[in-house]
Amino acid sequence: MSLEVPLTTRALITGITGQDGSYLAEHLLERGYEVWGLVRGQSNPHVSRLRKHIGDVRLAYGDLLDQGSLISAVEKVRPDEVYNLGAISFVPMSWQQAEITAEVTGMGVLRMLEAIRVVSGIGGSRTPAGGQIRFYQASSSEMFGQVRETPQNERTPFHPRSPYGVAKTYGHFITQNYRESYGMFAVSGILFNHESPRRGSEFVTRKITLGVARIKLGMTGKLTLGNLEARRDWGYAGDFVGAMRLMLAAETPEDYVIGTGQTQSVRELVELAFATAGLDWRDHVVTDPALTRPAEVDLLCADPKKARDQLGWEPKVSFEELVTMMVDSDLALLSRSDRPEDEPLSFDHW
Ligand code: NDP
Ligand code: GDR
Repeated sequence: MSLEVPLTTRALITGITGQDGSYLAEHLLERGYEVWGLVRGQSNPHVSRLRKHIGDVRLAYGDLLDQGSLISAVEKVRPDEVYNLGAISFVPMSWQQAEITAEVTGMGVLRMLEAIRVVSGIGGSRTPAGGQIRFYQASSSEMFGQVRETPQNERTPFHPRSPYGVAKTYGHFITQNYRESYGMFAVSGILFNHESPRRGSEFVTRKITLGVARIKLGMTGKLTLGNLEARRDWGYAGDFVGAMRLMLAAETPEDYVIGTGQTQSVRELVELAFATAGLDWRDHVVTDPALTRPAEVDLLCADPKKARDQLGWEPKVSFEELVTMMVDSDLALLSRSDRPEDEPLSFDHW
């Protein structure tokens, strides 16, 4: 009989109730990880939704605004890997609530790194540098903001255009700084937009696919949008979470750009989503200047060459497949007679 103890990798995910958290949890569980999620608040309604879909996740309570709670969570879980996905992630919200965005999306990264540093005993005179816990930070293409070169890679300078982008840029650099200061295995994935049927209904892809489904089912006749000319590199969230794991499994801690390398305008997205349901978008879409942003990011397009060459990561789902998947899913969701009570809201104003 072998006396070997099976080694299970233990992951702690902040933002587990969000889009990426749920896909990452599934991805890691499929690979034999023990998965813990950090959840906040009393009776957080997102937690029961998560439980319905992913039963095997264990929960630790904590908030990115509360340093002590993060230290307790890391002490309790003793993770091998921490994925910091928690954030206020809706860009327009970051103008309305700039300070709390800086606290959660920016300072929250520092608090999580500090929790790992303190629990690991890193930085004291008697402890070796580095520690064992590997840390992933969810950085964003919003850090590129107003870009002067396209496509964007790991060396493209940052010029964030929203309080969200600025907060993410702080999170990016503090992660790099902890790597350099303490020898921690702390890395950032600079992820471009990634979507899915689980995407929040405030983001443009899901707003459009829900709008298409409502129009197709005769629930409304129009969809109100903002800037149709902005271009994004849209991929599938289920593909992108795999890159997060690969970054933490790499030999050396490095940052990577993750995207598809294709770019489409909101207008092209709208056209395709409506056509998928046999509709002509021009009969239904109206624009409202109130939905444009104080400062826009006009064009994003990833150069994911480093991730392809060094991690062997490539996206599998095309833009067309993604849009079809989301439209089909929303048509099915809104057609159900037992539709969930928390049916996604329509975001016509912010
Ligand atoms: P979501 O908005 O779907 O999820 C955000 C998560 O953050 C939720 O689980 C939310 O939990 C949690 N959260 C919010 N405030 C706090 C807090 N104070 N303490 C702890 N947790 C908190 O985001 P996505 O899943 O789309 O994105 C995941 C991460 O990746 C985010 O950091 C986002 O900024 C970043 N990112 C996303 C991209 C994308 O295209 N999706 C692209 C690039 C980066 P709760 O249920 O408690 O509200
Ligand atoms: P983004 O995503 O800001 O890129 O951030 P979002 O889907 O909100 O906007 C994409 C583009 O669409 C334009 N747009 C609209 N956007 C919304 N939400 N609603 C509208 O009605 C509308 N009309 C036009 C926007 O102006 C914008 O140009 C997402 C988030 O997930 C971030 O957390 C993440 O870091 C980045 O992607 C990469």
